[in-house]
Amino acid sequence: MKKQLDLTLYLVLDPVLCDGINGMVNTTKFAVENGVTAVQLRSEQEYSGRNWYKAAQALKEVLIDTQVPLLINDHIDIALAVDADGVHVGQSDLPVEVARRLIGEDKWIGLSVSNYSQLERVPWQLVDYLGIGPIYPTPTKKDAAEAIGIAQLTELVKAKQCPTVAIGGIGVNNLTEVIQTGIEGIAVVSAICGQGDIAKATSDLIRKIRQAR
Ligand code: TZP
Ligand code: MG
Repeated sequence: MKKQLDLTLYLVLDPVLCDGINGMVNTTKFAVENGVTAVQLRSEQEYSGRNWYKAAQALKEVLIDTQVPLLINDHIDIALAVDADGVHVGQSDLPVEVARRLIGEDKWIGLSVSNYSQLERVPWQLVDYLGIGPIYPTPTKKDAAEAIGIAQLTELVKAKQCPTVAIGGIGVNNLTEVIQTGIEGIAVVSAICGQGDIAKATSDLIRKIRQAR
């Protein structure tokens, strides 16, 4: 059965910030218990194909009896290998048309956009959601585009034609204005990964999102 895609609080896992596969597994358990609604495996650093596969398998296992989908960043082969729920591609990855052909109709596809001209070229009939960002400056993604801020996010949210999640430098102290643009949810890496108390970090984010809506 296809898992639903709820973008409310989307956890993007980083193997280094989480301290390896076991760390990502534990982070995911506590985060999901406390309200994370979608999980993506992403690596900022070089990560071997075998590590991608092992990590994806372990995460698929943790999420198997939950409603929470697992998406894989960039690597369609890994998503297919572990029967993940979807993939997330960026502007420099395989085009959405190709990703869709490879992964089929039953999987979720997300696409990153950072500006209006990228938004105008989104193949809306082929993507399930957009990731817009970075909203704020962030040290987490080394090659991130310039932060767009709330005014530009508001413009992009008005023009979008599918569910959308905001990413980049988002945490408890600034998520209210992001959610109040009317966007479906937020995606975070460092607001959860590497936090001393994953359960509290997650439940604080969820509480703030509910208050902002
Ligand atoms: N894409 C745009 S910004 C970013 C990604 C993957 C990193 C977000 O990380 P953080 O720690 O939530 O700022
Ligand atoms: Mg990518």
